[in-house]
Amino acid sequence: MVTKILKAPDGPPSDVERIKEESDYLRGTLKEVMQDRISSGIPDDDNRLMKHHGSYLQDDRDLRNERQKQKLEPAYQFMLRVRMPGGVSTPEQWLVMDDLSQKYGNGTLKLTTRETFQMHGILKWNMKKTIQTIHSALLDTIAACGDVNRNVMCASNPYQSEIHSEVYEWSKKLSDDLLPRTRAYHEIWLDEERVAGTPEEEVEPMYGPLYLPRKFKIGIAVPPSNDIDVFSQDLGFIAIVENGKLIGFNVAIGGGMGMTHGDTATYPQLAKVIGFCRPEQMYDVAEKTITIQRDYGNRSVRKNARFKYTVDRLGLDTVKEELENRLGWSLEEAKPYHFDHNGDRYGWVEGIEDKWHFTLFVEGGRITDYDDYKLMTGLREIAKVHTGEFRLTANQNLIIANVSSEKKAEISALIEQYGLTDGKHHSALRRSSMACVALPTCGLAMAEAERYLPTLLDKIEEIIDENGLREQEITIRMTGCPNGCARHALGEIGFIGKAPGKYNMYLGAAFDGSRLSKMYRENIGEAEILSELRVLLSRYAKEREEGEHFGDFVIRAGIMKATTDGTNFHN
Ligand code: SRM
Ligand code: SF4
Repeated sequence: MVTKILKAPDGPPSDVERIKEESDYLRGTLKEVMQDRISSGIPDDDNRLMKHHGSYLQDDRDLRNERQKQKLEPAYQFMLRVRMPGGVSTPEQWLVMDDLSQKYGNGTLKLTTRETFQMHGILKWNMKKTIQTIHSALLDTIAACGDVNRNVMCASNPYQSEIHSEVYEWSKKLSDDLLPRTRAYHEIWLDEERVAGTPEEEVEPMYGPLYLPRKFKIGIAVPPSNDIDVFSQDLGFIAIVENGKLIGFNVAIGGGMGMTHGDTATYPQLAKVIGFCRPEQMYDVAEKTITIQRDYGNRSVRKNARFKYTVDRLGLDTVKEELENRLGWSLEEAKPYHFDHNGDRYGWVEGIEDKWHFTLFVEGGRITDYDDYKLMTGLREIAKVHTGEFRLTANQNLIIANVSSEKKAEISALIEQYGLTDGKHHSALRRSSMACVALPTCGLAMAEAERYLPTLLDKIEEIIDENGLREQEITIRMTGCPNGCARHALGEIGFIGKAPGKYNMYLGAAFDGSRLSKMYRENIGEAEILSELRVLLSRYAKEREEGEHFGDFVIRAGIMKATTDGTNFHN
């Protein structure tokens, strides 16, 4: 066998590579600039480093023009993302996050598509206190963003409780063990004194001083639920359960959702299964995969720097061979598995050992008190008496998990008192919806998503009702730009923001997350979206076959060509 010589792409390193290189392992001048009271912002270079500490400098885009007119600096504020593997939060941690969002944030919490909390609107002067309080609640924000391995997701499905707790432990172990080793976070935010003299090569044995070329994401799914969209991950693990026991994981590599409008060299891609490993081999697989991306990822062009492009450039077989060389052993042949849905299952279910789980529908993942719906207060009251845990799902919902039989009546009474909903009075379409944050906080948003999708859904639900499709699950996802934070390309109906009020519309993804969508209409507004959906949904109601999902129907009916690989997403 001739071993290929692998190379990273040529080209000058991007500016972010320089910033990381000069940062002294993610320190930069963050400690000093966070103390500076003259501006409420921070310089660009430090903001790049800030991401590795779980935060972004943002400004309130609703106020941008007005402040510009008044010659004021933008309304700077920070977004903070918590690292919370598997999305598991204790009731005590919930109360801390709630309290922090009232004191220092904008009074809301965002449950993200990667199972964690985001807070928005934190002023520079309150950042350190906020991070310290999060730390005292035994959580952190390390590596929640940045060119490193991110929050590791795992299935939050409450049906298979014993397997859930096992995969949760693995996701936690991966997340903890793959953390950057630099003490920068502890020095900047937690006032740890710097210890001089650690030899350079020991600071970051796996990442090295330049960290990764781009973010890296890992998720663990437990079939038949693909709630975490395992094929959208850079590295996905699919739990294989035999006779009720977890025997290991199929390994899938090279997924990702982001792309740039009009640039066909960028595309969403699905991870491909390359073999099977035992649970105790999982860390080794993750570490060696990450080092391949570290060594061969594109450090010149950031929009082509994700692992999916490295895999497509080098070839799946070559990457697998390289992985096995680095492991010193071979993956076993992949085991059979079957997914039948993504999304969450709502309401009460009984788990093992007399424990109950309630999945709550949280529209757009936003925890807040609305005029007629005291969601945040209700959850606060539940957290005060709950003795189990909360699980944030990959679909921006929430599971009040591990409720004992004795506590169930009390929790149910609170659920009822505050009208907390399992979403069953909504259409199945709305229950299967996701929207990214977008405006007003996301600096990259080209159009609304979270703030607009609910009103669009009100109108689509009329069409759904006209066609008798109220209980038909159809995944629908909207993002404010093509970065795909709500995994738009895996929605059976997807919208990507193009300009204010304008979206590209995508159709044809598979309900179980195994096929990407394709563009159906470009740059359309609400009226056109509704008239297109009126025709499509009425045809679906009349012409679908027994059990056929909408994403499959549009392909069988010849309305859409199937996307068979990310590389033909644009054709
Ligand atoms: Fe994301 C950037 C929000 C999940 C792909 N994402 C951003 C930023 C930080 C904007 C920025 O760079 O300035 C957004 C902050 C908005 C705000 O105001 O809060 C943002 N992403 C989110 C969240 C909060 C969306 C949500 O509504 O839940 C999700 C937080 C996840 C978490 O807890 O870690 C979120 N982002 C995702 C996902 C979904 C996933 O990972 O399962 C994706 C697609 C999967 C992938 O990574 O390929 C995703 N976000 C991106 C990208 C495109 C990356 C690429 O490969 O091109 C960007 C832009 C970038 O990195 O340059 C981005
Ligand atoms: Fe912002 Fe775009 Fe992500 Fe939405 S998809 S949160 S608009 S980066």
